[in-house]
Amino acid sequence: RVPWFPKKIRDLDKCHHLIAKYEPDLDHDHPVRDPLPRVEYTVQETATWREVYRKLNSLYPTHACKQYLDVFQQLEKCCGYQEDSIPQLQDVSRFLKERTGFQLRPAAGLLSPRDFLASLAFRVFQSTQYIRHSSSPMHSPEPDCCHELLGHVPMLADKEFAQFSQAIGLASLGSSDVEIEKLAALYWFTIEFGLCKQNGSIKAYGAGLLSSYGELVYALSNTPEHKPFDPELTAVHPYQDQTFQPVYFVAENFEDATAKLQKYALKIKKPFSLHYDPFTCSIEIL
Ligand code: H2B
Ligand code: FE
Repeated sequence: RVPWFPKKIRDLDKCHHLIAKYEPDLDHDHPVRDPLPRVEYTVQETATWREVYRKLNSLYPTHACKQYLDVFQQLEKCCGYQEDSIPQLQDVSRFLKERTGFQLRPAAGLLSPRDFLASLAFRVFQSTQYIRHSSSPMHSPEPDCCHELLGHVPMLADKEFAQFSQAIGLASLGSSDVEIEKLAALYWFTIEFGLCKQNGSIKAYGAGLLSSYGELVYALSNTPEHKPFDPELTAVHPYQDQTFQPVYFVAENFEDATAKLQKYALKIKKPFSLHYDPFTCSIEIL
């Protein structure tokens, strides 16, 4: 039996099952097509953002991949990215939509891997909108908007990375729990903790790295192991979120990573094949 999966973008309104942390102030059932709410952050929240922004920004020129740096500049110029105020998801979503068709939708916490991955198939990124506690500005065990805005958003505005992200999402639709678990590992080692080659050196593109000062420095040092990205191996590699990763996977570039991922996805057993129709934002079943 094929597990239920969304076929139209509107079906994503049924894809918000939380596995951790419930933010009571947030509208749990926010429909995917409604405008994102604007949030007034407190002085303390803005101070946390400032500290994170400043610190990470000092590392980006040497540690972030060039796609990230290019977009980051645009975000500063036209999307309110600056240390003194937290950008609004509504503005950021509009920015992304114009670049890659990605849009944000507010999420109340950590979602189930199946629901989270399904939204990527429609170029929807479910994003938290609250900020980590001020007692530990440089670390947050759960996603918060520092992680989303500084980690995920800049990469989602890159065309090739957006395609890679959507490809993981499409692979997840109708897949078994075992396959979802492997795709979650692939997500983890790429979109969250991925490294890539660039002009003879290695740079970071994973959001978990680009939003964590300590791990960003560590990941590009000689301490951890760097292995080539290979979906078959990466999908079954163990991972944990309690400490820095002992192993990172390095992509040649996003086009190559997408091609490898699509080849991997074709081997996932399903009684049909899927096609995404960008005009109607829906899935065609062939
Ligand atoms: N939920 C939310 N809100 N943000 C994420 O980044 C996220 C998630 N990641 N659920 C998912 C799980 C990821 O770890 C994979 C697909 O399991
Ligand atoms: Fe994340």
